[in-house]
Amino acid sequence: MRKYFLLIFTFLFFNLTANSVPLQANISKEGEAGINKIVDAETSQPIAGARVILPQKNYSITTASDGTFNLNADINGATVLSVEKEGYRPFSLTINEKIASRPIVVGIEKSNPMNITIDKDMFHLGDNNYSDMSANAGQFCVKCVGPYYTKNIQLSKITDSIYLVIGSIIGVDTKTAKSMGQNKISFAYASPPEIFFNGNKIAEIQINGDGQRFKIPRNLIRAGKNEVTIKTGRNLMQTAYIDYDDIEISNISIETR
Ligand SMILES: [Ca+2]
Ligand SMILES: [Ca+2]
Repeated sequence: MRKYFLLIFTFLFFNLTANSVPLQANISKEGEAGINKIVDAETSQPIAGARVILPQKNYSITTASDGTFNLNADINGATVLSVEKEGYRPFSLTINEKIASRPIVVGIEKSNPMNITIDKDMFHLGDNNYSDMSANAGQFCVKCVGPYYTKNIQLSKITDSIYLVIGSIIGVDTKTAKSMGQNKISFAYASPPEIFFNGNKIAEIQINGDGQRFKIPRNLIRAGKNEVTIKTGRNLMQTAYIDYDDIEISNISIETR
């Protein structure tokens, strides 16, 4: 009897350990209908088989044949929700427990040869050293790549209206973000993250949010290879050492109009 009990216990323990990370992901079955929905932004038709991802929660689920899905992840504070589907532009938005408590309907757009996806993944910029009070602390779990993000992109068609679009940004602790209540830090704040195009600074990121667009001056754009760099800010109250502002960015693209 005792041996039997021990066996059950070992089995349970092993199962719990083995499942400890993806347990939440297993609660909703893949392709199971739910209360949230992904639709085509133009036609409002449901999109089956779209991938819905919470990168910071290590959670992902596929939409059912009617485009619906459930989010059975533990959401507490701001977190990024990304949607991927072949033939569509990667999409992301920042949600929180309040938004997730009601049905979410997301419209995604068909991909267009004029728009280039640079990265659909999420990147953590900074030094992995941050206060619990900073914007979105506790949501970070993707790998830190250091203070800079750099990528080469090919551009063939140059027009007057080319934009760098950042799908979602969280964790920015600038004075503006602080004044908007995006963090709980009392005194310190950081310089804004900066965007460079072919080595020239083109913009600063003052706040957290989705779908932020930055115009790229036409004179900086080359036919062929171009370089985009995003550099995070630094804590302006810390002078003893460099404390980079820890931020996370996802879904970076080029939009041409
Ligand atoms: Ca830091
Ligand atoms: Ca931060």
